[in-house]
Amino acid sequence: MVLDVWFTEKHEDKQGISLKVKGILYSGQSEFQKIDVIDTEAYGKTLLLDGLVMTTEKDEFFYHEMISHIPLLAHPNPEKVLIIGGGDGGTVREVLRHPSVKEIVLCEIDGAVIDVSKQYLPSIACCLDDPKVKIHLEDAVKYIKDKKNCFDVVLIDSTDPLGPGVGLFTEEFYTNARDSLMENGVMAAQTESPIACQKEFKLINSLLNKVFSVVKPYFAPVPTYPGSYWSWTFCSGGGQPGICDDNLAAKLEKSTKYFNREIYSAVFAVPNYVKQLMASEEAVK
Ligand code: SPD
Repeated sequence: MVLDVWFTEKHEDKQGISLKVKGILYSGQSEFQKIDVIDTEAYGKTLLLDGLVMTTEKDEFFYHEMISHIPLLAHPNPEKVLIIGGGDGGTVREVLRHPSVKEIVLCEIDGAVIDVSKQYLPSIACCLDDPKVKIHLEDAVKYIKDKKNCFDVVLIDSTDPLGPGVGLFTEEFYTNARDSLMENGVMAAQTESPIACQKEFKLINSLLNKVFSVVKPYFAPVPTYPGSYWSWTFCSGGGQPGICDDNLAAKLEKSTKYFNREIYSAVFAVPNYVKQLMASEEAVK
């Protein structure tokens, strides 16, 4: 008998992404969420949290390169980086490619995500034991409250605004994240899909605009995420991302799969329909 088993992540019961499943490698319930690792025909091993795709072996590079290299290149000398969420380790791996980085604090609420990723997704979690990485198992909402002037770069590598991730999408949290930055500090957050999650994308950007003076969304494909087109938002207290260090970008692009200097040069180009979406007063249904 040939099994024809598919995993489907539905988006508001209107559309979805389906992946043909070769096998279920891990299934468990942590203190915070359901964690699964499935092996898929098209995208290899895939991490699911509460039934939503977080990362896959084949397309994780789009997400992890974009959340890391854009803000780090925009900072003159990033030494201390805070990653919020990111327990799969993909963002840690990319941040470590920057030679100026001396310390990464990974604040992840769920240690089980780290353990499962190390066991089943070693190509993504490969750098979690690096001596520069300090792992902090705590809700970032609490962790960040008393951190003032601590970090050069904060990266919010969160889940979607549901379940344990919901507190990471509030004005109060973004204010605390801003206050945790040192002078010249920059932040980037994952900000959902401007196609499939328009309401969330718009809301998050309007919150960020209340807190930061520079707020610049940027976009790239992530084939297994809703809409297959994702956004991150760069934020700072004034520093504009300018021309990046060409030598460093040239070195980085030797090992990256998506990022390169041409991508960087147009990274903040906003498609017309997104400009209209952000400018419109109407709430998205
Ligand atoms: N809809 C999926 C959004 C997930 C964003 N975070 C992914 C974490 C990968 N490190």
